[in-house]
Amino acid sequence: MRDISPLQKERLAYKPKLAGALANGIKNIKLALGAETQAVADREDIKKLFSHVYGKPIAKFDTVGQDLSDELKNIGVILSGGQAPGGHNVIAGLYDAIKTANKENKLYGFLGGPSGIVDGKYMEMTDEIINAYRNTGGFDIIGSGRTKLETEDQFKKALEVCKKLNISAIVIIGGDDSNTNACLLAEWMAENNTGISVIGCPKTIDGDLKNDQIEISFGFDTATKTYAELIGNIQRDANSAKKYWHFIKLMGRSASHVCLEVALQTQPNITLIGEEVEAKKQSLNDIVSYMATIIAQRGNAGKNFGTALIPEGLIEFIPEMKVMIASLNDLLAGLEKDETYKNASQNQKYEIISSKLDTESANLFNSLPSQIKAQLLMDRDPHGNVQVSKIETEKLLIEMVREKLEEMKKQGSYKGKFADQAHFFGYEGRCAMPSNFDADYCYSLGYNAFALVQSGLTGYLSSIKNTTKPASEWVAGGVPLTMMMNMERRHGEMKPVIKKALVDLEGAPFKALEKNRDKWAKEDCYIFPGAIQYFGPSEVCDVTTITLQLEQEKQLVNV
Ligand code: FBP
Repeated sequence: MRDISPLQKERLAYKPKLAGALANGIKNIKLALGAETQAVADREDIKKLFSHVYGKPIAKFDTVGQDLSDELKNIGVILSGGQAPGGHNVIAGLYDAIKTANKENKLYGFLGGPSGIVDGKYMEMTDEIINAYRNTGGFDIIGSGRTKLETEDQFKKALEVCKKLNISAIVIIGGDDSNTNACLLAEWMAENNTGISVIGCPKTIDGDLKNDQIEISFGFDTATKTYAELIGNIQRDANSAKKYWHFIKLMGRSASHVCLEVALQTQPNITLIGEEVEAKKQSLNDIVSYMATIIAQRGNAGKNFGTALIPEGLIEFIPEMKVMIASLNDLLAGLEKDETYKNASQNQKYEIISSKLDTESANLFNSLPSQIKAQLLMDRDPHGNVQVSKIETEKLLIEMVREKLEEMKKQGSYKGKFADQAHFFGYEGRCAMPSNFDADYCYSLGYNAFALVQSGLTGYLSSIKNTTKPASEWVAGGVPLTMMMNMERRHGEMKPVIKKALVDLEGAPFKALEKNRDKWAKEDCYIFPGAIQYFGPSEVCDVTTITLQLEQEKQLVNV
């Protein structure tokens, strides 16, 4: 038996490309600092909470500027939150930079996510370990977790562990919540004069950690290509058998970036975008009517098949649901320690909840199937987010659309047949082998994180820009984490968090969907992207997402 596939063997040998100035090697990079920065919102609150790391300048690496320090450094690295393709390459890039700077430098991986640094669970990275994980998917090199780092006790324990290992910098690879952790830790380390810096790296398949400085979070490219391959296959199946409507929920948490990107890659018949639903104040009924109308039009034309993409966070954007979920969040935070509620049966829980909601939310809650009610009452994640991946919106919509079509049939406006298939694609894409883009981008992010450490910076997110161009033109630097923060309600309290980037309804990617979707609804314009390719022509193997191309170039590269 072989232990690895022939493709994995080839991928282990792949040499990721380094961004622009970084390709000169860690000893030949220089730092340039820009002007001071401000938080994206709630500036006074953020400034007060992060007085030691607030407002730092944007950093850029080039061939001119200040030399980086050549001091010996031990670094700790943490993988935090949901898996995203390319995480291993961030660690590989960091490791290679550290060892190129000085062979005596050490990299420690904290095990199982942020709890590893608190509990002192770690392992030292070696050539042998790193070489076995280069260009592979997953976070299994050290594991991940969702522990929220926020208490004095956790920070003190983390400091003790760092002192023991002589660690002078921590790199946290994570999404918006994990980088909020990174900022809190950076502030505490600075306030307590520990000399330990904290640097973040932008990870998440959701694509919602982006702004003027962070063009894309790693993993989004590979995950969306993986889902697009699967959906292309489903479309070909639908177009062959011509008998099923496929309702496909796609991961991505609140934001609909994944759904939008996959729609642009595959051209399905229906695409729902949560942000649009909210902006147009569409009710659940409006959404169901929209879907049923398209299904009926196609059915009446003899096409009883199609594909509908549904973002997993849709439910949070439906105005009446949003109000109800916000009340549920507060209620559940209060009921966490209530013994009567904790010991109640599921039906009793529904009654308790319903009695505490206002009339409108209570009516809505009571109208939902019990499965959805149970999913809505599940524990929030440690950061206070509803676990939208566990809410079966695709099944709820199938049932509601079916009822609507039956009504339409009675009224004579629908003559087709509706047979459904429900899918949820999420975990399938989070640990895929990273695309060339993610492999190169992640390696550069990790390498760059060490350059930020050597520059003496803390409270920064590793940033690589100009990413629709070849890697030699990518621009490496750092963005102060406080620049991306605002205050939000979590677990019933106002907390500082990195602002999530939602789909911009004025942005070029959404406009491209809006322009084409009526045609895609009626005609069969399906695209079958096929599997990610690693070897072959650059326009097949190296091109990044349509979203990024439209955002950066306002047009598609290679089209
Ligand atoms: P983060 O990158 O923000 O951690 O989330 C990624 C994600 O895949 C979301 O799309 C999804 O809602 C969530 O993780 C699922 O969480 P879990 O892995 O705990 O089931």
